[in-house]
Amino acid sequence: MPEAALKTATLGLGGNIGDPVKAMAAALQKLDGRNDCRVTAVSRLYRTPPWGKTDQSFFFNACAVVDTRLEPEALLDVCLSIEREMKRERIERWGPRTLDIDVLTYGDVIQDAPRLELPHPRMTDRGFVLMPLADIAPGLLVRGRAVGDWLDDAEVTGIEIADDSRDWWLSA
Ligand code: PH2
Ligand code: MG
Ligand code: MG
Repeated sequence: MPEAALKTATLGLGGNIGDPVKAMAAALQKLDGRNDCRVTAVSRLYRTPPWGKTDQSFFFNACAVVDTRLEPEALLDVCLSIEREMKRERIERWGPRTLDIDVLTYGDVIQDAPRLELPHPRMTDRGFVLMPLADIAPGLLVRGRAVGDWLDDAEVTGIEIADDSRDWWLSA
């Protein structure tokens, strides 16, 4: 049987309780260690003000490009199972979390499926997604517009670079 084609997906990672940087680094290492996923680019690491629900701690956020043979829902399942391994507790929507991994884009797939909307429906409003994503995929088209152009219009007040290196995830 021929191997499934390699597709390129982008992921958004974040967290604001426990040691989110360690959890994000471990998640990326786990993904890269699978034989059906390869992490090909990781953004700088950002410290970001909480968005949506603002009475919680600052987040750390980053994005990654992953080449994968998994279908979109299977990639989502892998991300959710890594979240669970990192002992994520889902308490409330947009509330504090140890680790969140969102599938942002998957090739040029556009879908409105109940488990996984692609591209991620809110990614183009969020500076904490667009800023790291622009490090690694500024020209990626999302809803007909490049990530770098979406970023030009995004609210980025208070977002800071926490680690300027691209290999923070290999050492954390
Ligand atoms: N994630 C949320 C809600 N709010 N704010 C920041 N800064 N970073 C996040 O990753 C984040 C958020 C829900 O997933
Ligand atoms: Mg999220
Ligand atoms: Mg999520």
